[in-house]
Amino acid sequence: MCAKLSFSGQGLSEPLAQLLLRELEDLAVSAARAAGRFIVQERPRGLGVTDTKSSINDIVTVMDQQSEELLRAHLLSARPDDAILGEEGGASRGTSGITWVIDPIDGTVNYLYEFPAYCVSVAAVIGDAGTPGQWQPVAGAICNPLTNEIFHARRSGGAHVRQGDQDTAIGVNPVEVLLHSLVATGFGYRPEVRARQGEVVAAILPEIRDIRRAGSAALDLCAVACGTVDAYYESGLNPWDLAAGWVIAMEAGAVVSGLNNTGPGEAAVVAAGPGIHRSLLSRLEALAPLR
Ligand code: LIP
Repeated sequence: MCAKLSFSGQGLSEPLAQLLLRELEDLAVSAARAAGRFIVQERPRGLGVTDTKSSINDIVTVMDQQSEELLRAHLLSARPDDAILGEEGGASRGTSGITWVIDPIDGTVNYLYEFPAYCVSVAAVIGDAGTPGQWQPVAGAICNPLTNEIFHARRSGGAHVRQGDQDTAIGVNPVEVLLHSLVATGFGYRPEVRARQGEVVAAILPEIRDIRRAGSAALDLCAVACGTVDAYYESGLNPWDLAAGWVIAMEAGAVVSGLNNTGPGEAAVVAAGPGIHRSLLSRLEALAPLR
């Protein structure tokens, strides 16, 4: 899926492309940081559920909506010709060929419960972000406002975590055996989907070290990138859940794919070090009818 990255469409030479990628990465970092601060510092007392989406448990809070407004204003004030695809506000058009795919709070249920695993995810992508398999991330940042960590990457630039003004390169674990692997996963909001995902976890559990369910796809992909887990897989995600984490994990050395030679997307995301990706993938492909 990860075709050679070319900005020829934008008539950019390689050096200019690298300059553009760095600008997009820096803007993703500043936007994610601003929204991360906002959702912690401006959280109202007695925060409640404002609305629900795909099911009664797929909730929205006023902070999801306000964080997205903040992100849109921040990104478009710097780059007014870009398009945006956001979890709460949907798609807005642009002319630059760059689309920002944004999740104003990834891990919204955790945020509501003040369970300490939520973040802001901001990615710059090329291609058609609204069509599965027709887009790819070129730069991204994920801000965990509780740990003050900002995971970030750009294509061919490696992956890093920033704390304060300290930037540290990150990389996946060199694990070779699935049975020795700590694997993260997640579950959708619809009961019938959760039932099937539960069957897949039950089948895989005896074949891995252990499972982790943090509740944020973006943080799970960062965990693969920095080695706090060895692998992550999930089905049923939206582009905004996975876009920034995809480029961060990939630039940290992970193989990030879908099933059956497809790219990462709603059908499935499988991210792991090269030593175990194939063995995890073939198990999930064999279990796919369960999904
Ligand atoms: C969440 C994902 C998580 C998944 C949840 C939900 P949200 O995104 O990050 O991995 O298991 O079902 O999709 O709704 O908090 O933005």
